[in-house]
Amino acid sequence: MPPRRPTRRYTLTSLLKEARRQHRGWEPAWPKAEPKASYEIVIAGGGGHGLATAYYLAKLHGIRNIAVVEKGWLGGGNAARNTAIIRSDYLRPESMALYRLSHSLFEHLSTELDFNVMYSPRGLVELAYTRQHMELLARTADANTHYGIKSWMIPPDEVRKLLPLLDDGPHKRYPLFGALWQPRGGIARHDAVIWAYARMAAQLGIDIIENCEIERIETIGGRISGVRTSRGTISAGTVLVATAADTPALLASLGINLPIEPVALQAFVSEPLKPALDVVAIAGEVEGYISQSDKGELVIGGATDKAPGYSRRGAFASIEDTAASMLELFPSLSRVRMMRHWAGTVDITPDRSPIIGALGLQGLFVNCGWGTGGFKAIPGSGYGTASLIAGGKAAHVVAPFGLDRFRQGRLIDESAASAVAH
Ligand code: FAD
Ligand code: PYC
Repeated sequence: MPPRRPTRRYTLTSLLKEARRQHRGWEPAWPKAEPKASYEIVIAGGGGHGLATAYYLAKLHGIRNIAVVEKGWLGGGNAARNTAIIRSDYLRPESMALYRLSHSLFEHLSTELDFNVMYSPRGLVELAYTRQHMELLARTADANTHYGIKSWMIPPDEVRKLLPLLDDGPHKRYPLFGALWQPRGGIARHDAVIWAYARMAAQLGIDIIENCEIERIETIGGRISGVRTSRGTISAGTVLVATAADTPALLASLGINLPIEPVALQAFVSEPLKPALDVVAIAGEVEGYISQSDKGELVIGGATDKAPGYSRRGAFASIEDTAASMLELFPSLSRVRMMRHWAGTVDITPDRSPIIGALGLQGLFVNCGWGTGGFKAIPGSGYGTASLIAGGKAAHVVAPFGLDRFRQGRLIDESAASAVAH
């Protein structure tokens, strides 16, 4: 373990000094590394899953000769385009094990990475507006209890106490039946998670190379030999491809086809308001969800776009639908102004579970297919994927998510638990 930097103490004088230097002379959180000719492991993609895997490889398995190669800037993919919801109320045993681990790592992530990731387990409700959804959530709550995940069903009266702004009742188009409540569900600051993993990984000796696109994965005699990048060739015996919706294109030249569909998922935030909403609320069937950031902005999202594609613009119809759903549930928000809107390209698999594992060619691994729900999984997935690559014991957490499950018909269907309709 490298020595930890002492925690900085701020005084009025030191803050005034900071203000006077006008953003000059900041110490970079991680150095901008130049590509070397060779590494033991190259990780393609500087999103959450690539960076977390790099960090745990170094921290837990002592492998430090690693480059994380990112075509743009860290967090430019979905890492910092998401709405940062963290929960572990999934339905299948394989997923519950993975998301439970990830959630428990989030509980101590700020200490582990010596960086405030603003983890806020403020509680999360998943609202049910039909008997069928009520039944499905009740099954999820039962399964969660069985697997040691704290979630349970609550009646409409309790939901009203948690969400005073919610307009519900028999007069509504969507009368509320109840909700699943996860008291430790919540949010974190997405880009802080990225910066924290990057900074710690760099302190452990890992090279973080930005603005360097991997154009091709090279092989010699049926095994991985390195990558060709926009800044030259790098040799490596092991390559992890963690490039989200760009993964199928990178692997296609090796004859590997991944069942992944790229789709735009959009979100928007309002002007800052005084505290009005202190839990995260998801209404999956009505296709909308909402939370309030620490700055006071309402963070709102809904279903994915209807047509697949790589456009990060997103279709207007989806934003209109999401806004209409939110106003149906929270009519008092009708005059709140929206400030920003964006989209990310999410990588959807047929069973809405990720693809993690070795890929047949010696030295080649993949971690992708997180679709609309991979932010919450970053610590657990990184921990498990690092173990898989290093031949460690924790590999069992990610082992069920191999590509072969589609050939074997062993799907891990999480379409009902994925919160966002697609
Ligand atoms: P990314 O963060 O996208 O990282 C992949 C990286 O690979 C990118 O930085 C990209 O630039 C890089 N790359 C691609 N091709 C190459 C190449 N050839 N060479 C080098 N680098 C390359 N999840 C949740 O859990 N909770 C939520 O509330 C939530 N909300 C969301 C809301 C929106 C609007 C969106 C878009 C997503 C949301 N998600 C949420 C999903 C979550 O953001 C993703 O599942 C997660 O960030 C995926 O992480 P990743 O590391 O696989 O991908
Ligand atoms: O994975 O919980 C989730 C989520 C909510 C909205 C988008 N993703």
